[in-house]
Amino acid sequence: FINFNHILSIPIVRFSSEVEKAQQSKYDKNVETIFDKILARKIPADIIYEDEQCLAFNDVSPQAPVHFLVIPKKRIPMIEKSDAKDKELLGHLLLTSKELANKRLPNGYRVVINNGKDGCQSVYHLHIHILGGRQMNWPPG
Ligand code: TR5
Repeated sequence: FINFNHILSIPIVRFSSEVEKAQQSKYDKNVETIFDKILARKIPADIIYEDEQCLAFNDVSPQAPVHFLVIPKKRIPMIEKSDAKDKELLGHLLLTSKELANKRLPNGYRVVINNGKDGCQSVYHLHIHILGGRQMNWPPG
């Protein structure tokens, strides 16, 4: 058995696997996403907040010391598929992200929405990433 962990942990390879995941994923309205399963409590997640409109939980593969996701309970696959009817919900998601971030990240944080293949989206249920606890870089990759 050959252990390749030392090779797999170099940043360029980890980055590529995230991109690969995004390139292989696509929206299918008939397929339940992993986040639908978390919402239905069919699979566990490290939930940090819930209200009638949204759920927040820690990312299973954190890219910063603090990395959590805020998702709507409504099934919106991606920001591109939202419309004017979602105006209040989208505002609620952002304000909730801010409230949760302010509690944990007094020195600042990054708020991200990946959209579609080029945006590196891999899960087709809208989610806001909140990342912090370290100096973030710009531009992102
Ligand atoms: O690339 P996008 O923007 O679509 O982000 C999807 C995010 O979902 C990634 O940061 C993943 O690490 C995260 N993710 C994927 C799974 C998962 C999760 N976060 C929490 N819990 C998870 N479970 C249980 N399963 C996943 N497959």
